[in-house]
Amino acid sequence: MTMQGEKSMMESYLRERNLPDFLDGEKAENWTQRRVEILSMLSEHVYGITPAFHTEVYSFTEARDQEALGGMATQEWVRLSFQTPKGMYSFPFQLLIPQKQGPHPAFVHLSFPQKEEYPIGLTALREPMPVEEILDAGYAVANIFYDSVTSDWQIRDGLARAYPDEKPNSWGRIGMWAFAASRVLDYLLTRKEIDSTRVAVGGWSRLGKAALWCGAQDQRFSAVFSTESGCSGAALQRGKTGEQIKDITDRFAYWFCPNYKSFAGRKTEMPFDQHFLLACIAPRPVFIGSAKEDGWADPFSEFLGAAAASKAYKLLGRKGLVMPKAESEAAKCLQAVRGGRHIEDEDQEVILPDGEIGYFMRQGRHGMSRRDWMAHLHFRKIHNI
Ligand code: GTR
Repeated sequence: MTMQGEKSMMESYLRERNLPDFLDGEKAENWTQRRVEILSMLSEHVYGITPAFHTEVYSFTEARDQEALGGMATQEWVRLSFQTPKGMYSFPFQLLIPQKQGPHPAFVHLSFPQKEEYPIGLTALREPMPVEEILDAGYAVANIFYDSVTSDWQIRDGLARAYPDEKPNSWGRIGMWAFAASRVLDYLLTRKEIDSTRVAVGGWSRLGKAALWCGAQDQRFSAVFSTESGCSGAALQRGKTGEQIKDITDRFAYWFCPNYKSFAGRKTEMPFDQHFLLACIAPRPVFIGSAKEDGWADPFSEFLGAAAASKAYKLLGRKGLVMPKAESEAAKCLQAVRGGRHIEDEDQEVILPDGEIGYFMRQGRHGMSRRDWMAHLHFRKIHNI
């Protein structure tokens, strides 16, 4: 098959999904306005409305270790406080800054809780982060443990209690975790050791959805990393296999606004699909990660989400997702993401890092691994972000 052939294969896969078009004949000069409309549609129907935030964020350093990790980094625990409709609210996060001379680019990382959820010994492996490699590569890391913002449960605690609305378009937990990442960015922008032009937001799974929603709304983030975000994340809903809107809203209705449930079993009636979300990040780089055996998330729908969002990047004079130049490589890659099973060689992965939309599919299952982090670092390095 020729390169043209690969291109038209991709187009035909996208056509099969029968997607709504976020561009609607737009010109580049109208994109700013269109993006606002898309964000308000996603707020109304999916994630809920993020409360306007114009108040001061106060910080207090609760602990500092200047010799962390054998003297490689400074570790701090910082508590941020701000005004909410129910008074002051605060949450802590962990900050690791390389010892080397800055300013350093950074990851604001939405992390799973540190608390025990599993028998002792398993918890620590839930979401391993190769923190030394990240620091060695020159990046600072701000870890927000999501349960310190609001727990992953329908009980309205933490930030959820501070904003007590229960309207059909009130925000859910994904919106709250995303909001917390923006508050951490407010703070990082005041730190001279951090390069304010190179702060990315990232997360895995439910937090991969939150990272996308955060980056889509907050243009101060220079890049977004979203790993295995699946349903209601990077994966297109139309034609998706694995988890559906009904599954996710039956179990995790509180992640979203109450309106979202009305699309359970009616996804083809949605006036949008998940490529609308990715398009709101344009022209900033976004890296979408999948795992070959993560059928619940559906790697092919995550890949097609990335492909479909490319239109926004092209409108703005960028490339979006870039397939390998060599015909055989492009064909192999398309086959691999379609069926997963074509990655026969243990070490072989699909990595498409060249465009502003990066895509990565590794071996293995749902989980955040060292490989995912190494791919993030690779993407940041080649884009100098
Ligand atoms: C699953 C959920 C997914 C994904 C995952 C996670 O059970 O259905 O959408 O977000 O949880 O966050 O671990």
